[in-house]
Amino acid sequence: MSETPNASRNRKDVQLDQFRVDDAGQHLTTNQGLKVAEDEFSLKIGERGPTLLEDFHFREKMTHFDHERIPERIVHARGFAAHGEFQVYDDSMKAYTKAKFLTDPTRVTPTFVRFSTVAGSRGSAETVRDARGFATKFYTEEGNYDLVGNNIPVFFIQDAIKFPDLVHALKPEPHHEMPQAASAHDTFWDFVANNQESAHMVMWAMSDRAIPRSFRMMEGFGVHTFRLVNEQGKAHFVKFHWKPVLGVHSLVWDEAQKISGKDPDFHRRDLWESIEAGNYPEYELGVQLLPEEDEFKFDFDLLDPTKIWPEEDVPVKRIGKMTLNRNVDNVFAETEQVAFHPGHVVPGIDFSNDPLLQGRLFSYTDTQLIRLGGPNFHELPINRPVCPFFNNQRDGYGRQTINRGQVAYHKNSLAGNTPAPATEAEGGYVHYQERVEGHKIRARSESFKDHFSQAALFWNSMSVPEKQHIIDAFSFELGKVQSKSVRQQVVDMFANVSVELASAFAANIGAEQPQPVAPIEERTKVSPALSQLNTAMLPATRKVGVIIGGGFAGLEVQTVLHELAAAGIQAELISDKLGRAAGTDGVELEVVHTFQTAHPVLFDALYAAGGSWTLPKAEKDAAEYLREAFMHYKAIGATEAGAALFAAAGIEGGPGVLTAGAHLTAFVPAFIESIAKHRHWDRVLA
Ligand code: HDD
Repeated sequence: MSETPNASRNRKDVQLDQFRVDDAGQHLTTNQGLKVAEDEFSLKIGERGPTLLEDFHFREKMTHFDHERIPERIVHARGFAAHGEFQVYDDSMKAYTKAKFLTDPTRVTPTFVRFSTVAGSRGSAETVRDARGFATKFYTEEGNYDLVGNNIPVFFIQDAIKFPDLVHALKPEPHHEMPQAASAHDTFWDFVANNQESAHMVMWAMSDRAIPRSFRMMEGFGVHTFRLVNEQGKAHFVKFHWKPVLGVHSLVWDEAQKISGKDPDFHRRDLWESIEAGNYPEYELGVQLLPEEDEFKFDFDLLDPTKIWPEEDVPVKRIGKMTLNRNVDNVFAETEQVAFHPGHVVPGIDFSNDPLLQGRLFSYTDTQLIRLGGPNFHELPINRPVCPFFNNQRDGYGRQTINRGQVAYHKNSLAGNTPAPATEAEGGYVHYQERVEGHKIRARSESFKDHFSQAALFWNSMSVPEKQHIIDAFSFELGKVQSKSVRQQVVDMFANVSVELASAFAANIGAEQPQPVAPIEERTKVSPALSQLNTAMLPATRKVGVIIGGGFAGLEVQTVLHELAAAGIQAELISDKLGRAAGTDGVELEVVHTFQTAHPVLFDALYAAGGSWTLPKAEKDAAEYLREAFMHYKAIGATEAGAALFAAAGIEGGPGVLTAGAHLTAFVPAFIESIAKHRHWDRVLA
């Protein structure tokens, strides 16, 4: 199979063709290619006798099955991935980097992105409170570049040597292996209180950022300070961002918990279905750039991964866009076997001395060796670069490459001293020549020791509802902590961030009000970019549940559905039974959910189209749907007949609650706008 790219398919997609197999329509064979005559009965002595060791078909089938599982990732075990493409807008990044995929606007670089939760096991629910991984592999012509980030721009710890401690504290407690995929337990909060560098990330983890509405509506961050190096060898510090075109949106906590039961696959389903429907998720790649000369101009250390560069101080330059446009063919072969590594770089991108990054550069290869069973994981189809690769590495479990020739060493004369290192001009990777000098020492820089200023910046930048959600989250999490001492330690710790915050959750968890903290300089700085209220609000791809019964107003409902579809909104019909619902004017519509198979938490908004049901319970179910959506601040709309359900639900009106009356033409755009607003926080809940 040729690896030449063609117009509609990128180079990675074409490369994967070599490995794709369609079994349908074929004869069943063993792995040796032998056609099998029978696949239901093992080979026995007599119909009721013992099975024979000779049964190679049984042995092969069973042995393969027995070995199907591999160790799940120690963190980020639960993940879902998709293929995509990345392209820069122009060549303006040439001033900063020689990385071709960041400077050549004619290049379309294939990508593979895996989103994940951090704490939970492979089968855990997806809407838990957690950071989300956002790992991108760029298959560039110069080799693979991996941007292995999260949806939170800072990390819990400042030095990689603490990572095993953090993860041990976060994971289910070892004596009873509870709770699954949750930080709401004693060891996590004990870690937080005794490792106060975690303060800033904990603020993010307690915010709405940790319960995203969709992988399509999250930001991504490279977290560390990296270096970009241009053709002239000049370096800039850089922080990487992914900015979702649909904006940054979150669930509410009660809803997130219910979704964990109603649809534990909520996020992967959302991503899968969006791509299948052609609603390709898009993210702009952003960079914050700082000349090396500015390294010491800030009141934090650029090497400290618990710090952001506030966007208002260092603007994010949007340089290109990634579109996720293809689902995987096989989750194990692609999503599970993909191996990311922050050390997979290309010329023009280099590291900083961030001690968290430095440790990661060791850990990722090491983990793949145990997870993927040996040193040849780079040969797995999903991990292969699209450019050729040659070196003197040989052998090992599962080796696929058939290296020809006599020579597997450097230097040599028998092969003309090849494969030969490339010069910088030929594309050889040359490490940035940073001058470093110092004593060998186990210590942390004094410049890493302010743990609270940026945690306070985050708090101060939140809107009123976002602050309330953070208080609620602390109250929930610490309410699950058994140790009163740990609860109190956390209260006292977060008084350093905000006395208002700590006092509020202390009151909810039966703790003492915080100890007075040393006077902190008044912190008035805010960063509007941190608030999700300032994000893009679009109706496109939002999912609306349409509650409908027999005899609905045919033309009216048809008009509303048509307009919603024109705004890119996905409407799905819910009734007491599946099948065709017949309305007036000869309109018939397909019901795809019953009240039992769906749930209001699975929709962004509800539209009560009305009609009638035979079972009295149906009306109660419909009213409960509306009530639940109301409690989660969602847009709910009703055309004339459906409005009666509002009364049954006890909903009297309020922001984002719309009824059409006789004015359908005004109702539809207003309803679309209120769906785009995502949530109506100013609604007063009865
Ligand atoms: Fe990590 C996986 C992101 C710190 C060690 N990490 C992993 C994944 C993401 C991140 C997105 C999943 C990749 C995938 O989908 O396969 N990790 C981060 C970020 C960090 C971070 C943004 C801080 C800025 N990680 C970190 C440290 C260490 C690790 C400090 C260890 C020193 N991470 C790992 C790992 C994993 C991993 C154990 C588990 C599975 C894997 O690598 O492939 O090596």
